[in-house]
Amino acid sequence: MTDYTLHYWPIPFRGHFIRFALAQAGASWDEAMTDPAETEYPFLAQPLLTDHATGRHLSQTPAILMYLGGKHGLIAAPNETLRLICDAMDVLYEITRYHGAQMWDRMAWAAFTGDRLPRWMSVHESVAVANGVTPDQGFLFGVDTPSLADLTLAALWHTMVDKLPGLRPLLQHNAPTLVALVDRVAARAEIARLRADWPEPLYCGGQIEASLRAMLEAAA
Ligand SMILES: N[C@@H](CCC(=O)N[C@@H](CS)C(=O)NCC(=O)O)C(=O)O
Repeated sequence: MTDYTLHYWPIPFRGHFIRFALAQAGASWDEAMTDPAETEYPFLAQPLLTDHATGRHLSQTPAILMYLGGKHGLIAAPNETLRLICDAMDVLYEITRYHGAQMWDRMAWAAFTGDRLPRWMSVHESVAVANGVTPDQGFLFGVDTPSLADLTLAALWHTMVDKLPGLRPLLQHNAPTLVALVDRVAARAEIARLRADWPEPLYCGGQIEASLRAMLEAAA
């Protein structure tokens, strides 16, 4: 039996945050898709993690990450780490125009990529630089192996520019140290192995992904 089951859609997006943490922890897991209406555990939306050591479930990405981080010794600075996870969830919310409530149009995309998205990039650039990361080396908070904070930034920014490569120049321009950090984390053996299982250019899926790609193609 595996250590965990990750219940999520077959897409990177929120799933990669949890997958990166599981991979770094050296844990084994399988994946399933679960209808909340058919589960005893009360929750509204995947991801859901089942820990087979305890038989317990947990939903909400930040809670799952802090649980895995605590259990597997992946947390270097708890409050700052949780803060970065919350930032990342905000970025996902914004790039999907509020869980796909609206599709992107050119004006909204220009405003987002001209202001809000580069500001997020700059904020995380500043966090990385202030906490010991350089373009050539280092992880946040001076640790030797990536902690949950580094994994979170990689799951956010590396996954975004890997699956939506039209955004890489914006990240490179606004956050040169951050992009080097997330590329470094993504290249580590545990994470690279996991990423090799996800070769498709798939990001968040659904109509919102089609809308995102239409904006990037128009800008190319
Ligand atoms: N706040 C939740 C959001 C979960 C969420 O929105 N999941 C999406 C997929 S990424 C979903 O399954 N949405 C369907 C729904 O909300 O019914 C978390 O961070 O885990």
